[in-house]
Amino acid sequence: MPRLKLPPIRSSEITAERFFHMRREVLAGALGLAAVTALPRASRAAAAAPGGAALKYTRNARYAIVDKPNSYEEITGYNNFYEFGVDKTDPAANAGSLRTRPWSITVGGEAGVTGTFTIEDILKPHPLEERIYRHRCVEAWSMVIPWVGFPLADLLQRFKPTSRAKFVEFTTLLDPKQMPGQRRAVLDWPYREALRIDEAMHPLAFMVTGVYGRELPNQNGAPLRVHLPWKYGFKSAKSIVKIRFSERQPANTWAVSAPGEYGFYANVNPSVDHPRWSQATERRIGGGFFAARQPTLMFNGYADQVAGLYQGLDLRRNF
Ligand SMILES: Nc1nc2c(c(=O)[nH]1)N[C@H]1C(S)=C(S)[C@@H](COP(=O)(O)O)O[C@H]1N2
Ligand SMILES: [Mo]
Repeated sequence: MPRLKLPPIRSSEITAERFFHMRREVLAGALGLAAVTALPRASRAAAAAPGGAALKYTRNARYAIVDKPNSYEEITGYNNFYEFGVDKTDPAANAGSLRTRPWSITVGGEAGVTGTFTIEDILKPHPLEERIYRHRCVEAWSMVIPWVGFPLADLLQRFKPTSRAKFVEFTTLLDPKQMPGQRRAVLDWPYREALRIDEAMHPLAFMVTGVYGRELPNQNGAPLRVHLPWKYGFKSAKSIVKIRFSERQPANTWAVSAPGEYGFYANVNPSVDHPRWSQATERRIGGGFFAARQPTLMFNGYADQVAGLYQGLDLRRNF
């Protein structure tokens, strides 16, 4: 049972760049220049669709790409979440059995603040923002998603990782009663994913709590999942119950299951094929069966922001 209370977030712990931006948006909102609580135009259609409670958030224009977002139905109806089945429509059909309250998250390893925290403690200090991100699955399909959440770094810094924290690992809930897919050994449960600490602290790395201005549906990883838009989707663990800082590189579930196919880094890279298919192009979900495939961009289009993280790293070996 969660007992500990997390210390409140201090503005000095929020990434400077991000804090500056947030203050500007809040200020703009106060002056009536931006709607702080209203749903953005793109979400009006989605507002009619079934979904969780409406969230309060600001739109972060710095992270809004110009592509048309996928519909709410596409984003919540075509998913990979093997805990609820391996077909794309299984998670939407089966994830109703997941109970996302009460929920707690255990933090451990190389950090000054460790223990078990309630989801309320975790979420409370973080102002929510909307970011429209490209999402590229290793299976060569993609979407554009208006996520709601907050920078992953802002949460991780609250735990005061030590100088030995070189990696951070995220673990999904293990409970075959709530997650019927875990009754079969499809993957090595629970689902685990990990990042190098500098990747996790990058301003693009996002902790997601909602989509289209509403609380995240279970099939998208409620109550909390990460999204790293420059990496293949499998790096983004859903329904997280454990965060662990470590000195050594942790094993990630997909690399354990098929080390020749899924590496640790999983950066979107059109010039490094998956052993069984090309990564040069992708199919945008919703484009229709005969729609032309589009070229896949290096780092999923975020090369300007993230390429520096991998300088000197052989991206073919470290796929
Ligand atoms: N726990 C868990 N997290 C997961 C997965 C999964 O099967 N289980 N699938 C991954 C893959 S392969 C992708 S592409 C994304 C899909 O996220 P979405 O359904 O929100 O689009 O979730 C990732 N996170
Ligand atoms: Mo994926």
